[in-house]
Amino acid sequence: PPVVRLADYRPSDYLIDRVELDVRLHPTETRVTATLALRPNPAGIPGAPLVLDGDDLVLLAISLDGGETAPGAVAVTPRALTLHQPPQRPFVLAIETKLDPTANTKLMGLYRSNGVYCTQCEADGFRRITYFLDRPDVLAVYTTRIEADRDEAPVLLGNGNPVESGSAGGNRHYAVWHDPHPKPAYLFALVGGRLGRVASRFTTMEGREVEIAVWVEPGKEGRAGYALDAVARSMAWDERAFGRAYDLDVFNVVAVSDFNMGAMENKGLNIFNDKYVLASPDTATDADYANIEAIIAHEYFHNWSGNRVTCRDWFQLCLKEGLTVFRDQEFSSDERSRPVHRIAEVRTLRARQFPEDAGPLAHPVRPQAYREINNFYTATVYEKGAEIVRMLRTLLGAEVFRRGMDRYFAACDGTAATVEDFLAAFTAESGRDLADFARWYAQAGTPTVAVEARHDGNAATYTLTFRQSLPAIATEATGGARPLPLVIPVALGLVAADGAAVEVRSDRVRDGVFVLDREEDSLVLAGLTTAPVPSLFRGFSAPVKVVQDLGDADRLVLLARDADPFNRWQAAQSLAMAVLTGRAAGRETGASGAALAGALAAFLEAGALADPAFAALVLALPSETEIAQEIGRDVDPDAIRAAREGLRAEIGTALAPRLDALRAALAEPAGTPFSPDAASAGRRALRNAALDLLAAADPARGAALAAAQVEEASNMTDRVAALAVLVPLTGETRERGFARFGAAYRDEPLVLDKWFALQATIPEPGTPERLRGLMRHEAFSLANPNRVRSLLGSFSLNNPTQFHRPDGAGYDLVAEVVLALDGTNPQVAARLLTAFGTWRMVEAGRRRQAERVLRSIAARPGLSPDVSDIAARSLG
Ligand code: B3K
Ligand code: ZN
Repeated sequence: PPVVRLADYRPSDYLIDRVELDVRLHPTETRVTATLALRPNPAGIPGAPLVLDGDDLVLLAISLDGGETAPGAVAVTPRALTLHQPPQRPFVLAIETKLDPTANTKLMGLYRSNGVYCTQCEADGFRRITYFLDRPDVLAVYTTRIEADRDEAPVLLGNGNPVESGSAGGNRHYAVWHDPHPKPAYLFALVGGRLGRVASRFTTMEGREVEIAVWVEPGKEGRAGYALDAVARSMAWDERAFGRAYDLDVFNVVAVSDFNMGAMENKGLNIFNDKYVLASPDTATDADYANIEAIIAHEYFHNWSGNRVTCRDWFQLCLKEGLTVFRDQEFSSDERSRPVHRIAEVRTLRARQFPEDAGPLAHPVRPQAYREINNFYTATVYEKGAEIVRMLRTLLGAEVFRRGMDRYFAACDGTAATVEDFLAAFTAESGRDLADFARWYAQAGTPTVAVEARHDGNAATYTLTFRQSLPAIATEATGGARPLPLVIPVALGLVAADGAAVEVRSDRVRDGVFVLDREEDSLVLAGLTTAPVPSLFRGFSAPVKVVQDLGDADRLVLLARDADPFNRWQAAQSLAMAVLTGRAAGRETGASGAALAGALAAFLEAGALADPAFAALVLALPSETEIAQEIGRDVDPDAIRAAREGLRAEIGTALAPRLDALRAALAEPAGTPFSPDAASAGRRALRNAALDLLAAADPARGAALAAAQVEEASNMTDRVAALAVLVPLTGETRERGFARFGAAYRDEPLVLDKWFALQATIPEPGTPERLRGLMRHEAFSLANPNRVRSLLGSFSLNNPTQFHRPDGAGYDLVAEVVLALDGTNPQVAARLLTAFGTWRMVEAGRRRQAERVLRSIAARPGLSPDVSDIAARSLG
């Protein structure tokens, strides 16, 4: 496919004001009649042909203004419908197409999931339903009539509000839905099927009575309550935090089992991967509950950031995604623990976005060119995009930021906007020129900030010199040119050796923030007769790597006493990282290992029970992926694993008595009802972190403790945590534990996904064979994206020693599945292939294997655009 460039954007030559859709559902021959009210766009080229997008469509009939079209006036292929000389005044085109939802394995457009008709239109799926101007800057008002067999699809849902429903003769019935808010086609949705429902009501701050419903497979209603409650909390929060009220009379959420990603924000009718809706104490973990809450919120918040204000073109994707991730992160921080959530956000960023930004798939938060837009729903667009919004708030202050958001919503409501429109609102509100700040959107790569400190006792000054550097990544906008300095907010504080806070005296630090906006800058802090310990980038105030020559002693002060919880956690991570990278490189750092264990012991003594969730994070060592990232080149995953396991055992041994005491103190009295709230989840997290370290210290005892917990746990969180502890403990106990778990949940696909995912992380040479066996398990299916992600996604992302095996067997396995999937579901295949994005970082032998496999994929004839794009860029 040709390259699409941001620089080539042109408004559409025609606009569509109203759409009437008549969809007659049938498993294999669904018929769609689209009646489109069109007119020439004053901003377009007069007299241009009208080219409607299509994908896999069969045209049955077409009429223009109610009559036949002239011979030769229309050209039709499955991919486009062209009207050569459209009227240069408003006109109506009626188009009838037919399609086969059952044969739709791509899960884009209209398809069936477990017999339920559903749709997915973002980014370009609507053109698989009817010929259309399938671009986000064409906004229309939709009325949808859905007709189906009453038995097959008693429930019929559409966008907007229900208008009427009734019998359509025989066993057929219909429902009509009208959405008064103009929207782009990618927000269209419909659902038809047998579904159970839980519902509640919400009164908006504007006095609108809204009916909220969550629809699930009949029989699973008991697992939908948490999601339903999360919708109501999201509605209340968006009113409080952003002054945004819901704008329809109904809000429907539907859970389906076959879904390419997490969920979709269709107007008034969010469609979800059931993994992010269904939860009960026996089937879902605390992490599942947290994800459900976050994703329900995310999709709901899109109602304003994405739907009411949408994107002019797909290059502006971060305008809705980065902003909406920021909003859902704020929501979770308010509903749960802000510091704990911040650490979780940063861990995700470092585990997913930093590697992406450091490899061949790196791209700016606002890309400048793409071949396949569905490959740009990335950690960079979402997570780094959210960090940019957060930096904007840090730079402007919460109040000005909120006023800027209000202005943005007011100015852009009902339009398809750009990043420039977004920034203009903040410029208008703050009077600040944000042109330099905007470079964050255009330049790829993670910046490094090196910091040097100098204390001058005579002058009583403490000078921090910051130097930023950006990897030179050629992009369309920057070409090969050297990247320009970014505007980097450095939130900072000072701590005395005894832990007391030290006043920061400089007029260049406002509200605790110093702004680094040139390549190098020095901040002189006055009134300091003794050298303080600097606490920099508090709360992770910018998505950068920090290089700082801080000694162990200083890090220990920060871990014990910093007022900023994020930096306390970061201090422990940095201490551990130094030991881990040293050992992975063969440098003995035994003393530092002991020092870290001692510091963690002191940390636990000082009161881990005050905030168990935080303590669990402090005890967790950096992941193998993060260590690899830190090393950066010629990475040997086996050496990293050995170093990490060694340090885990050392810490477990040193802390054993304390960890046992913690486990006892945190044990729940028998019969305590399960609650997914953050405090209860935190206690479980710390108790399971203790078990994990104890098992590292004494594998035999650990296996026994974990096996007992798998059997006896009263909730899925504890059961899965124990199963995870068994993963590296080769032997009979582990195998029995997995076998019993697998048998117990044989009819619970979402629970089996956890079981698949954990087995995929077994760090042993037999794992690829084991996974081939699991792919033949009766519950496994390549047609279901959740199953594929559980088994193969987990393997490629969370099992570095086996994915990056020196013999290439890990790469071969993933490649095999990518190719097997490419013909049926290219989006999921392409996503799986992105795991190869780190291949240049590994040592030469593995690199050769990865390159061999990537080249063999790229050379395959008939690849989808999705997979060929990832393969080509990975090699490029
Ligand atoms: N907007 C959707 C993602 C669509 C992905 C299309 N390939 C979900 C979300 O980010 O909320
Ligand atoms: Zn989103």
